[in-house]
Order: sequence, then C-alpha cells, then structure tokens
Amino acid sequence: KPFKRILLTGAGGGLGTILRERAKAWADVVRLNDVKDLGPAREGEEIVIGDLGDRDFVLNMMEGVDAVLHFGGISVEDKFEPIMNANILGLHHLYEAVHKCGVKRVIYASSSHVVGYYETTELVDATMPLRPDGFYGVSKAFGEALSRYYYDRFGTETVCLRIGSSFPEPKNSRMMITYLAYDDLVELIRCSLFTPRVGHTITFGTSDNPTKWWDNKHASHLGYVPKHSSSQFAGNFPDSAAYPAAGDAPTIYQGGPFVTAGPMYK
Ligand code: 15L
Repeated sequence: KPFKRILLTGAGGGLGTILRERAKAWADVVRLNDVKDLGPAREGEEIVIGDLGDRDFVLNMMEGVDAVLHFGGISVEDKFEPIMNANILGLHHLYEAVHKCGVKRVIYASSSHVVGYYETTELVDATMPLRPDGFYGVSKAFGEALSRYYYDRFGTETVCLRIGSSFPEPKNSRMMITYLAYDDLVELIRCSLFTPRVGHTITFGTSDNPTKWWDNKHASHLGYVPKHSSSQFAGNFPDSAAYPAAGDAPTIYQGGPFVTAGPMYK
C-alpha cells in the first residue's frame, strides 16, 4: 500500500467513522484518534485515545506516521473555550508534531464556514478574503493560516478541504447546494493524498450539485471530479430551486444557521 501509517483524527466523528474503513485502502496501518471510545481495534488499526489539547499526547501520537487525515476537533459552532482547545491549540500541537516527525502531507478538514458570511448570491473562490460565520469558522480559518505557514516555512504540504455538508443525504434546501456525498469525499481525499505536488492547496468539497456557490478553479491540479449530485434528492425539497426564499439571515448568507448560532459565551 502507498503509505505505511496514516493517522486519522476524529475517527469517532461523522466523517471519521466513514474514513475509518475507507482509509484502509491507502495504508498498511490506520492509526485512529479520538477523545471518545472507538471500540476495539480491527485488523490494520491502531487506537490512541486522547485530547488534541494535550501537547505531549499529540507529539507521541505522531511517531511513525506518514500522512495525516485531520478530522478531529469541534465540528459545529460552540463556546470559544472548547473550540480554542481542540481546533486552535490542538492544531498547533498537530503541526508541531507533524514537523517534528517529518510528516510530508496533511489533509485538513476545513469547512465552508470559513466563508459563511458571503451571501448566497455570490460565487466564492479560494483566493477571496475569509469571512467566517462564527468561532468555529474562525478556528478553521486559523487552521488554513497555520498550515500555510508550515508550508512556507518548512515545505509541509497540506490540502485544506472546505467541506460543505457531508451526510448520507441533504437535510434541507441549503444542503442541496453544499452536499458532499461520502464517495465524493473519499475521492477528494484520495486525490489530495496522491497528487504528486499539492503545496498548500485550498479546495471546496461538494458533489456536482445543480447550484454552486464555490468555484474550484484554484484546485484543478487535484483532478477531483465528483460523481454524485444532490439532484437525486430534489424531490425531498420541492422548493429548493428557489433557495433562498425568505430574507432572514440564515438564507441570505452561505453559512445558513451557523451565522446566527454564535457567539456563545459562558
Ligand atoms: C460544518 O462545518 C459542520 O461540521 C457540519 O456538521 C455541517 O453542519 C456543515 O458544516 C454544514 O454547513 O452543513
């Protein structure tokens, strides 16, 4: 297999659970990390339970790793402190460890919420200024900046995946636009892992949905071609073609409900 050992963080999360099985095609061993219990290790797996906010833990976890799929951390809007621990401090630990252990490439689960404050009438590309829609989006923006720095400083390659909405199927009209089928997610990661030179790439992760908010022209070198589309679920959301229908914030802005979720104070 191409890699000896891939580290998958957030292995117990929504996408981590999918990748736990799918990453096996790419590495002899998949090392799985989460803060929560992951059950027993299956064939070809190693399990390391611990907190990304714990520096020594993260440094030890990286020993012997060739590539990282970083899907760990807080994945929705929350109070600043947990986001700071897992997504900001944790990311700093991760890149320190990546550098120390000479890991060549990181696939970083960023989010479309780094640009959630663009309006739903705008077409956004990877060179446009960030407009996060909450603390969560700000933390993902930090990850994009930190990984850029590690590329410029040390040549560590990262592909930042600005994932839309990756679920079994779209749950509302907005997700008809942001939907990323699991198979397309896996294909996007495969392209991100095996394209010979990626430098620091930012790519939007969606399937080939009828409506598009994001222009992936700056990531064409990845060769990612989505095979799925939200169109097969159009019947579930009869008025989704007219989205946004109303004039309230969650439909004006791409971030949808995230834009009004924060800030959450203690
Ligand atoms: C995200 O970034 C979240 O991780 C995910 O749970 C979804 O809510 C998604 O965005 C979305 O915008 O639908």
